[in-house]
Amino acid sequence: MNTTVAPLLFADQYLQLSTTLASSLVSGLGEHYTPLVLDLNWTSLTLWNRDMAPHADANLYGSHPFYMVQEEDGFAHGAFLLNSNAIEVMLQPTPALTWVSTGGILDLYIFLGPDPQSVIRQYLQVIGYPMMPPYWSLGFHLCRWGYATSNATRMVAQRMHSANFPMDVQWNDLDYADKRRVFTFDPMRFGDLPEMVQEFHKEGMKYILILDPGISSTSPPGTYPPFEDGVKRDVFLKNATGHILIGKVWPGPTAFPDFTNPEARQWWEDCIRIFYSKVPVDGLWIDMNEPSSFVQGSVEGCPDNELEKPPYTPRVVGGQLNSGTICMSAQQKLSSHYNLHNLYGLTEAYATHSALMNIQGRRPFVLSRSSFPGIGRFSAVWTGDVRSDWEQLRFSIAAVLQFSLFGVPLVGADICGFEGNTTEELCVRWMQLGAFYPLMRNHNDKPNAPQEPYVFGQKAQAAMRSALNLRYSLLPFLYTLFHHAHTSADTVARPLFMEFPTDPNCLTLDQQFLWGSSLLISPVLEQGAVELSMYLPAGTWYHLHNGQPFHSNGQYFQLPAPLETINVHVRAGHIIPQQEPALTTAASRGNPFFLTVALSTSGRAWGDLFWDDGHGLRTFETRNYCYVTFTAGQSQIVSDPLNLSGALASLLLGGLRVFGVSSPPLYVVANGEKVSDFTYQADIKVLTVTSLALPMSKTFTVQWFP
Ligand code: MIG
Repeated sequence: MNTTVAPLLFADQYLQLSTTLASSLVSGLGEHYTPLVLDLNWTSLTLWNRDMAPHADANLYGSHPFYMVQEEDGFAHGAFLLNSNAIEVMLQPTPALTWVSTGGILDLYIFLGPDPQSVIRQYLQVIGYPMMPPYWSLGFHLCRWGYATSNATRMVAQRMHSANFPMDVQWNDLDYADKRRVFTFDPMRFGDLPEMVQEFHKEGMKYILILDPGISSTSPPGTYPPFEDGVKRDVFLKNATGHILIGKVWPGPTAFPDFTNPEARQWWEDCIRIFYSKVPVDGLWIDMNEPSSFVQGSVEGCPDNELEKPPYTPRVVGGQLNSGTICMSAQQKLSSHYNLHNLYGLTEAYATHSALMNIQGRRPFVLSRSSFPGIGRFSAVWTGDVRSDWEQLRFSIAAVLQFSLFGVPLVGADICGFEGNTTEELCVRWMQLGAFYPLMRNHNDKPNAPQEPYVFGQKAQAAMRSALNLRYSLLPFLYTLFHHAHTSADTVARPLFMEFPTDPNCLTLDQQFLWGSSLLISPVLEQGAVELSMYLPAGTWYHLHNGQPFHSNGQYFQLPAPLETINVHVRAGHIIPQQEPALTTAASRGNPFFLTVALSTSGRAWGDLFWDDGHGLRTFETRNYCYVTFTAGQSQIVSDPLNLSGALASLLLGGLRVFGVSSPPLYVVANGEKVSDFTYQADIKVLTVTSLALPMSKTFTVQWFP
């Protein structure tokens, strides 16, 4: 970095700092609709949280003033400007970068790496490591705007399970609320919402509904406690003259809670607690929290002052900072909204997370639209109102990978697209890719044709079902990756350049990605495609489906990819813990485990499994978990369990697949006893052992003898 290329400017509402860059390979600076590696050809990216459907050249829902530069020889460094004001970043082909902030201070962090994963770990040491998600939240989520009644909602879950689609979580959008007011439910259409939720629970399912921050301010006196109580406790944002600021959102005129005020957080918790005592939701979906408002500034407009119209306004959608949101001169406990705008979603996520933690006594699940550094400690994020088209499908990978860099591993896009009608083919391909989003939710806008898996033809349904079963079979592995994200700041969905930083072919790749270091996902992203050109970094990779080996020198392969296929490859040297899938994780968590063992050329492999009750608070920190390592070498696999809790008791290893077994085994021995159920496929060198029943909580050994 060299910051002498342009003068440092430091004025009250204008801070500017420029630097040359070590290379043109810059990632980060979200949230925008961009590839993983940014375009430096005189572009500018504004960080200003805005309710805006993803499209090019627009400031979107979240702000992350962090970037990473890939240098030569696999080295990397990062920079984080801890500043919540509106920021515009000008990217120049020199290569160089200019930060312009409209306020605050220059609190700049530099992370020296030296490799990409270390950069992220160092960044997360500043902003916080991500939360551990509840196990069920890694299952499939189904939502749409327009499930108009509780019965319609019930039907959806029923049809999913009777068509044998795994699904853990049923959602409702605004439809449930009485006159679209949060903390109420419509007595006519959702009168039996509490019973519906209890029914879901009996079936091992979970339930989530939407919560907007805007609190209706025009209900008749005595009828809407959240507002009246909030007024009494003085929890709402004020306008410049000290009166409650009124904007407009779904219920009409609304006040906005100030989550920087501890009393507001307590009031929010009370509102959730009272609602929860009737409707025992499993998680909360916090939308519209940029915050979004349908009138500019407030129903009375905004004053004419230097906060509403600063001397320099960054390039924002709508042209003014208060476009689509509330007045900049609105007052919050901590400061003006001008200074706090980008923190609104983060502070709401924090309040919602702690409320749920206190009320449920379990690991909370919160899904937020707006985001800021640190939100991964409290919440998942989704990428907003994506359109149902192929371009948005492709760009969703870069979006998910960027949130990995931002310390928000639990992230996904609305599968099959939110805006506009999907098509059967697009929806199949999106379910296949979505099966590998860390957060897998299919969600649809109100006017659109339905896109639940069961509405499609048999062939499409079969493809979606197998994508779901594949994901469910991999959940023990995914959960273990989240454990490493939570405890070591590893990434879950991982760009190839993080794992292969010295491979020039990986520098900008964002049409394929990894889970951890060992699973490579190569989705079909083009309409009509039945073949796929897939890059494999140097080494041996095995097709997850059947163990077919690919020996790569760092090259592209042409693969068949008809509609029913999803190409996933396991990296040699790794062991993936899996479990037989079921219709819910409540059921699958009791099923037998199996291992996919991908031997290296020297016949070795390693893998691990983190396992706990799936929902307890701080299970790792309080040593209330199990952790098993699996080591393969010299024609055997040995487990080494650390049993700090009883979570693995009564769970069994049912079998394993070993890829890359060079010569046919004559017999197989498990824990010293001969096994009769095994097969060997000589053409692709795969050993499959079935019908095992080895306790997971004890050391086991499986050997094969040529
Ligand atoms: O102004 O609650 O991004 O997921 O379905 C639209 C209705 C409000 C925007 C969210 C979308 C949600 C919708 N919301």
